[in-house]
Amino acid sequence: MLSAATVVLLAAAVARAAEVDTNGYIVYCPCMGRIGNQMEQHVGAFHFASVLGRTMVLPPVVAHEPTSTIAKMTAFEDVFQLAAIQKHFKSITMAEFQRDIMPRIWPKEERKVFCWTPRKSSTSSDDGEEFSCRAKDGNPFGPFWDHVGVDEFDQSVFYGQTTGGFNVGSLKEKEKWMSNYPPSSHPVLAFVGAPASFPSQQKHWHYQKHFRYSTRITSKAKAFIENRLERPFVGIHLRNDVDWSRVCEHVDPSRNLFASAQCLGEPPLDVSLSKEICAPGEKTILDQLVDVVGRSGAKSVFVSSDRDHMIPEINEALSAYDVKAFKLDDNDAFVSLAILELADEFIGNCVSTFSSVVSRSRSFKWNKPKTSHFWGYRKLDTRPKIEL
Ligand code: GFB
Repeated sequence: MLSAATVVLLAAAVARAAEVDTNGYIVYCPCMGRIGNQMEQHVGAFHFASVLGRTMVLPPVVAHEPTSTIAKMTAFEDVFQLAAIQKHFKSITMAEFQRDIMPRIWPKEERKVFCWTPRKSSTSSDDGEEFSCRAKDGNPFGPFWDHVGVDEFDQSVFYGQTTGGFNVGSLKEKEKWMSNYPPSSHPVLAFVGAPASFPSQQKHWHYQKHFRYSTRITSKAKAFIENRLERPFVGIHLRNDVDWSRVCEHVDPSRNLFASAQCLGEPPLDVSLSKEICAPGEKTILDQLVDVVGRSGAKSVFVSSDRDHMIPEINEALSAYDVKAFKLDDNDAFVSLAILELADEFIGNCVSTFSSVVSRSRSFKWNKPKTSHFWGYRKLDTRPKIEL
């Protein structure tokens, strides 16, 4: 038998859970790329939701595993701390949205989906559905909306015809969204992709500070640092799987590529983007690492990589300093990111968005910002070299 006090508390919790935000909701599929690409877009999407005053439905992390043709969805709250996000953004978990909100304000026959322009079919040339967002067409689009619990959408809305996109910094652009799609008639803005630009805009980078890793991830990262590394330590990111070398073949010296604004800044670029910045060779990596270890007096190195961690090569290069390199046994990507953001020094790949998650975190998450260095990019800080 429940006590009267428990019944009151339960009733209050149910009432709270069922409260509908009359300013509306935003749901989107982080359907482009992997962790880094998704984070690039989250920072802009959270800005967009804040400006429109809508509640963000926290999207899952979408992962593509080699053993499956269907993307895997991991709940946002399994990766990030809810409290840290909810302190700054009106937001609810996907599970809460599905359970408490969806049945009340987004019934089956009223589900619209938003895209910039009609999307072409990825699987057939039929044009029967020419003017559609084809929101569930392909992977991870189909699995994502299945995960949300949407069998099909009733209507596609092409917001490119009515708005200038997500650049809602100006009042005029915000007004376009508010007047074309007010919460009263559009309680849920459901997007085929993130409502944000890719790569992220520098003015939104500070939002990264609210994405704090879950206790499970943070405690694994801290335990690794405590048990295996000696401070001060240098964290490095080596993005060297085969997909990456293909990306770096397309480097254009005069233009940014993916996340390269993190070291080169916005155009016009002072330093040209080069293949060596994108895919640094062994000599560049070892020379630069020895340099940063020497300058910082580091006592160990943490290596994060998607393929070759170069542990033997690094240990040999650093043997004179008696400094050793370490990697995670399970190569967990989120634990790696958490370790890199806590490193005393960090050397990342300027083009990779996986590295940009770390550099943004280091710049904005801590009271005292931590600097980042980038392979092949020689704008090293001017602190005096520490003699060993
Ligand atoms: O994060 P991400 O979008 O960054 O994609 P890029 C790279 C993925 O590779 C990560 C894995 O999400 C991880 O799954 N990965 C990369 C790593 N570096 C590491 C690492 O140090 N440790 C671990 N454990 N995993 C872009 C893609 O990658 O590369 C684009 O997002 C496209 O979609 C392009 O595929 C070729 O910006 O580096």
